[in-house]
Amino acid sequence: MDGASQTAADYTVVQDWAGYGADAHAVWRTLFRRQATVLVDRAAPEFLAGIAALSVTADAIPDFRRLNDVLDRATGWRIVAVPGLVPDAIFFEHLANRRFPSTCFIRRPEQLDYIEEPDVFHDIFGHVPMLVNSVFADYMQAYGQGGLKALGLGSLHNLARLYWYTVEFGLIRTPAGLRIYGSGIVSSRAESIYALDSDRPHRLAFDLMRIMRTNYRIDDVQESYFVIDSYAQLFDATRPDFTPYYAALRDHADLAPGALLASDCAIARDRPGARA
Ligand code: HBI
Ligand code: FE
Repeated sequence: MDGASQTAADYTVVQDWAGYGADAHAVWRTLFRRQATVLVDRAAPEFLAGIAALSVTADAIPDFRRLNDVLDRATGWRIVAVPGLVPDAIFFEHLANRRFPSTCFIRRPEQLDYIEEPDVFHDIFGHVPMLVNSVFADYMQAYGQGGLKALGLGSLHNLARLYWYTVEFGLIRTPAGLRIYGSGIVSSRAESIYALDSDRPHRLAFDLMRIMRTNYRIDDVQESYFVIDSYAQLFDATRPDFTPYYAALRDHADLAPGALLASDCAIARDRPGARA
């Protein structure tokens, strides 16, 4: 696609669903099938419900227009197609208006396990199912509004960590044990297993200020995951004005991704029925 001539001021493009070849749909199918197997007893029930409600299947890369029919009716969110990573201000402006920017391209077959940039599998399979949940949908909008504000306050590095440790790599406690809702995890086979089954990473109770001090890794599985009890807990945490929080954070040193503090509350893996 000729991006330059088709990119609007808000960076949106047209998905061109008919332009995907059989090879592109085959990559989607492979990724979808692998994750369906791994996630059946690992993903949050709300994520699995979102996949079902949207009728996202292994068959083909979804047509955003069809997803939007369901999504708009469910929570008033819409997917807009973008060519890749968009500038922070543009990204937040979309989220603040309940538009989720999704890339269109799909990774190559040799990139099944790792890709640096978000692709359509990460964005659609990973992110969009949670937007069917009304509380999570409100949290994402609040994050967009907070992002615009953080930009103006020079504190985006703090707020970006909240997105990373919740939207991208969040875990939730359920009666059946820990479950995954973070898109960076659900779109990765290796991390879907590691995040719940490995003894290596820390699993810590959600703590807003703690998260906003913590650096993260973009090149490997996470050294720490933060666990929420409910999506309401997440949304409620974003209600206050963060201006005084950002001011307070300037007096605290950043924490390494694998740091452990005396004040941290470790959460047991607690997976009844987990395979040996
Ligand atoms: N653009 N398409 C896209 N997707 C993202 O996840 C994204 C982005 N631009 C900026 C951005 N994320 C981040 O810098 C913020 O979440 C902090
Ligand atoms: Fe993402």
